[in-house]
Formats: sequence, C-alpha cells, structure tokens
Amino acid sequence: MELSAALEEIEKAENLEALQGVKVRYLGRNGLLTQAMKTLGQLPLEERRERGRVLNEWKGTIEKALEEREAALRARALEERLSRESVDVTLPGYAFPSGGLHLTSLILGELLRIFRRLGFSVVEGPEVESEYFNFDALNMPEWHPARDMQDTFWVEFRGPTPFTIQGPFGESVNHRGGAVLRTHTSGMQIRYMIAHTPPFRIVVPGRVFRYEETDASHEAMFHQLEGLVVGQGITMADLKGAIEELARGLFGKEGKARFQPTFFPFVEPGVQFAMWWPERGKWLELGGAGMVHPYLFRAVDDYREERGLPRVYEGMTGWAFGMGVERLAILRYGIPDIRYFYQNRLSFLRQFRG
Ligand code: YSA
Repeated sequence: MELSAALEEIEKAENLEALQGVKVRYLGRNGLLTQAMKTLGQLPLEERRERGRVLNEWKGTIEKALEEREAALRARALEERLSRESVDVTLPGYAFPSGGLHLTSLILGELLRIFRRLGFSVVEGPEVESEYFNFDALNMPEWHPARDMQDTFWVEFRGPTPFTIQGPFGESVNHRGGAVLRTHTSGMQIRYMIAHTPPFRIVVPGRVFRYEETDASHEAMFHQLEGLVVGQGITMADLKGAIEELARGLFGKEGKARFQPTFFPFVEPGVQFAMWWPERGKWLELGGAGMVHPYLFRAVDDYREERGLPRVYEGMTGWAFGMGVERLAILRYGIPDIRYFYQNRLSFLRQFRG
C-alpha cells in the first residue's frame, strides 16, 4: 500500500460515511495497512524493524488525517444543517403605502428643468382670474369671436364677504370685467409684464379650466405651460430655437420642431407647433405660439401709466407659447383617454410613479 494514496482518499471523502469506508479500507481488520503489518513477521529482522517503523508512522499519519477530515466534515454538516433549519424570528414589517408624484407633476417637472437650464424663471398666477387679464388685455374683447374658442366657466361671487381679484400689485381689478376660471395661462403674460421691466424670460405652469364636454382628449380641467420672452431684438428665430431645444430636451438629439401658421389674437404672426418624436417616427401637435402682438405691449404700458409707472414696452419684441401638459403625456406614453388622469385610479397612476 501507499501512504499518499491513503491520504488522497481521505481528502476526497465527501461525507462521514465515505470517510468511514476509507478507514475500514486501510485500518480495518482486513485493511490494507493491517494486512501489511501482518506480513512483517515474514521479513528478516533488520528489514522487519525498518518496515515496522515506517508502517507505524503511516498508521499515525493516517489516523491523524482521518481525525482531521472527520472534524472538518462534521463542521460542514453542522453548518449546512443550521442554515437549513434556521428559524426566521423576524416578522415582515408593515408596508406603509408610499405616495408618488402624479404623472402631470412628473411631466411638468421635466419641462421646468429644461426651461430652467435655458435661463427661464418659473412664476405662477391665480386660477380665478379677471376677465380683463384672461381675455381683454390679450386682444380678445367681449365681442371677439376668438372668445368662443375657449368655453368659459364664469364665476359669480355670492355671500357675505366681498371677493376681490387682485392685480399684479395687490390692487383690486374687480372693475375690469367679470371673473372667470382661467381658460389658459396666457393671462400671466399680462400680469408679469405689468410688474416687470424687460428683458426677461419666464415659464408659467398651471391649472386651467374650460366648460367643455369631456371626452378622450378633452378635460374640463387640465394644465398648460406658458412661456414668455421679451427684450430688444427678440425674433421668431429665437422662438424656433427655444422650441427646438425643448424638443431635444424631451426627445433626445433627434428631436425637432415644426411650425404651421395659425391664429391667436395675442400673437402676430401666430403658429401652432409640433415636435418630432424619433422613437415613434411621428409629429406631435403640442400647442400655440408666436410673436407677442403689439396690442399687448400697449395694454400693459397703459396699465402701468394709469398707476404712475413709466412705459417700458415701446420698441420691445417678444415671443410666447402655450402648450397642453396632459397632451404631451398622452402622446408620449400612448395614454388612450385623458380622463384617466384625474379619476384617482391607482392602477393607472402607479405606472408613472416618480
Ligand atoms: C398661443 C400663443 C401664445 O403666444 C401663447 C399661448 C398660446 C396658447 C393659447 N393660450 C391656448 O390656450 N391655445 S389652445 O386653446 O389651443 O390650448 C393649448 C393647448 O392646450 C392645446 O394644444 C391642447 O394641448 C391643450 N388643450 C386645450 N383644450 C384642452 C386641452 N387639453 C386637455 N383638455 C382640453 N379641453
């Protein structure tokens, strides 16, 4: 027999049973080592002594190796058992339902990030608005047919406390026509211009309201994002550049914008714009825009003059846009019905958690 073979077999034994087999094979009554020892008597004295010493040494080595291997196998078996039989004493915790941002807020957040990067300030305005800021000052007098394009919720104040709609300086503007739930965010163009001296660039996110039958693409309450840039020498090219930048911000390097002529009383010329959506290979109509109509600058300067402020809009030019926020989300995510937005359906809203 060979010691190295014995040691190798011991090392290879993968469990206690196999190890016991190796032990019997070498040290058992008929084991290889036992047999070798039995043959010692047949050897001449000198050789017997030497061989006896070697075999005894091997025996000691084999016994030690067996012991060590047994200890290792037992430790491993214990570990395996512990991990198999371990008891999980922890209870699952209570899952607190966590809210998320609404899809509209997510899209608005994305839009505002893009415009902030372009140097725009974000401002907000009132939802109950004076007829004057919502329509008249935007070149839509009472008789103007364009008013029909935006079916309006008119607001009547009844009750003991008189209600005041405040102008940009906190002054009452109740004498400037009735009150409406704003039909668009464009009224903020007037409010902001009255209180500020150009140049400036702003965006105005906000809720708007229209007295419309709802259907898959129309809600009575939705959101718009308005943009306004005023200064000296501002041109239509700047408008195109900004809308194209927005397209790239939303749809990546290949995003681009398309403009088609249209009419809004508060711009001249007026356009509607669409953005190219590379992923789907189609144009998305998003909103209206154009160069600020000189009528607006005059109305704003008149308002300022009435309050003893200097006229500051002569010689200025500017551009503005207004886009539907839900519309952008609908087109981008292929949402089949705008009414899903505000029905508080969690199964819908959870798909867009921020
Ligand atoms: C145009 C020129 C400017 O210089 C500035 C702004 C504008 C936009 C203008 N104030 C306006 O409101 N135009 S709009 O009536 O065509 O609405 C703009 C966008 O709002 C539409 O393109 C659409 O995306 C969305 N919208 C309109 N009615 C809606 C609606 N979204 C949901 N439900 C409705 N009922």
